[in-house]
Amino acid sequence: MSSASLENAFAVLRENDRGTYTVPTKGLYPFQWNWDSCLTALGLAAISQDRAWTEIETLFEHQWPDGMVPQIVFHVPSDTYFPGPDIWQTNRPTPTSGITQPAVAGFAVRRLFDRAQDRHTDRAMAETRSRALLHKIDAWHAWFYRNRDPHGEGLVAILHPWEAGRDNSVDWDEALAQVPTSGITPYRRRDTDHANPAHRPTDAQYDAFVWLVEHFRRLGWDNSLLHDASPFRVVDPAFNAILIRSCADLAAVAEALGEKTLAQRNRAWAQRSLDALDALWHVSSQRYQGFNRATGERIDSRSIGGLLPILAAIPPARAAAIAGQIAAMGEQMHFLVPSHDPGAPGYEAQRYWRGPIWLITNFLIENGLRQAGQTEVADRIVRSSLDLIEKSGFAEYYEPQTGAALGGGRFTWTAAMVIEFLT
Ligand code: 9YW
Repeated sequence: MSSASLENAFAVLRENDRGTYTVPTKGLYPFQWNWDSCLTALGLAAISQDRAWTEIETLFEHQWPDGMVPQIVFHVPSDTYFPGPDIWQTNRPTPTSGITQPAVAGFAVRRLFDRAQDRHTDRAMAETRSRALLHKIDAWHAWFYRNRDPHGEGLVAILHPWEAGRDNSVDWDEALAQVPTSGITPYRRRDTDHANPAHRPTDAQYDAFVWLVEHFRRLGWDNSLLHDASPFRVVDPAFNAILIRSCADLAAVAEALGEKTLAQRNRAWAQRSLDALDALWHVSSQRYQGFNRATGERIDSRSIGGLLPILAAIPPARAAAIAGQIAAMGEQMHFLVPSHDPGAPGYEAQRYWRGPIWLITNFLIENGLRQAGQTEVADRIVRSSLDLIEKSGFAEYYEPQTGAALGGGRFTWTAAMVIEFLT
């Protein structure tokens, strides 16, 4: 892979840089997104450590008083995205959406912190800036366990598919079918102005997305009420594994900085959730399966959500089985890792989170595989990711067989992941 790709990746980050935050891509996503920013910071660090810390700090400036870190911060007005602040009506000083996203901040901060260890100036900066972020991330983790696991089961629920960051995954089909859609205010989607509608969620899914937003809005965005009042409450193994990893990583940074109480609290959360996660292992499909907390039903779907727990410290036999599942998909498809198993019901090669490959999930899985000693499959994922870039540029997502570019172009976190793979 050439240094040209690295230079191109830097160029994408620069293009989408708005000074103190980065937009995912212009037009389609003109604001700051939560997990995009945290993962983008990893790529930014190769340009400037200072700018990388700022990316995460800007996001946390918009943390809610209850501890939630929102999915979107609407820094400046734009009419190219729906739903905007007028729909969310969260009443924040700078408008934000009212839901959250996968908790990658703890993971990202540890990665920035560890990288700075061998460089004197960066190291001092990393200590000061992670010390300030530590308490904010800890408050977010506490928010999750208080509001999204209010009955103390050890695992948190998402209340909206947008929270998972995998908007139209097959995983949500049944739970979303239980969300009413009548009575919603008429609206016009904007995503389909920028991307092919055949590669995006359906209108019926958007109706349910909007119903949930309007339902939560009627409840005044009071997070102590939303969980039990939501018809959509899903325990997703990937979302929980990301939180578990971030709790463990935050604990490691806290220990290095002498913040013992904070470290112990986060270690305890990680361990408790890891124990609870183990019950989601599904023997016949050799992956984790989530469940619908509103009905108690298991979600029988062969998606990437069941493989992403590799990111947490799961038992070695489970990690080996996950590596095997990924290798098997590599026999069927040219490129790895499809967001849904190509042989399973629901697979759609070009439709967003129902089959296409995303570089951020590739990166998270690769990181977990390496941690588990599964280097062969990890190396294949890196090769596949870089081949996709060479073939199709910095797309939002890719078709697993042909490698064709799909969705938005010049995409920030795709570029950031390439920097991670190459440096
Ligand atoms: C939306 C920005 C976001 C990502 C999500 C992805 C998509 C659409 O784009 O969401 O309207 O929020 O599914 O993971 O953060 O890149």
